[in-house]
Amino acid sequence: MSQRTFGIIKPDAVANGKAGAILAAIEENGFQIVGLRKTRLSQEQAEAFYAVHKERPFYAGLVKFMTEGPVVVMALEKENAILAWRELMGATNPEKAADGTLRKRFAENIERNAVHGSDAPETAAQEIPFFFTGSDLL
Ligand code: 3AN
Repeated sequence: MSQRTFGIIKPDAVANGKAGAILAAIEENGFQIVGLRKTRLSQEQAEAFYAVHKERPFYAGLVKFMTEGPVVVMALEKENAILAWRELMGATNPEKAADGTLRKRFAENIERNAVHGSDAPETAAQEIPFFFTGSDLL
């Protein structure tokens, strides 16, 4: 079944000039890019987006990192898009990410790890409208 997921090209990858390579990999892997925007997260947006991690020791650092520069937010569509996008991203820790995955290719470390992706249908259903209204999804 065709499904939508949400992704972010994080500040490290945008600053390193990897947004284009990541978008190319997304298209080469058969995703339709149905929403796309470059933006910079405010403190409030980053805190709200990562609220699920509020009690984790890395929360403050994660919010600081995600607000340090521009990001690219994306809504992606494909068969089983949520799983397919997480497979293309690779493991959270780039040292454990499989060859060819985006995190293996572009992540600096477990925090500065190049890309974000929804981890479940409920997450995608929250994260897509966080950044896109219906008329922005084409
Ligand atoms: P994923 O992004 O693979 O779904 P999550 O949801 O566990 O991983 O973590 C969200 C984000 O928090 C990660 N993308 C990463 O930037 C950061 N993060 C996760 N675990 C750590 C950690 N142990 N130390 C620092 N940052 C972390």
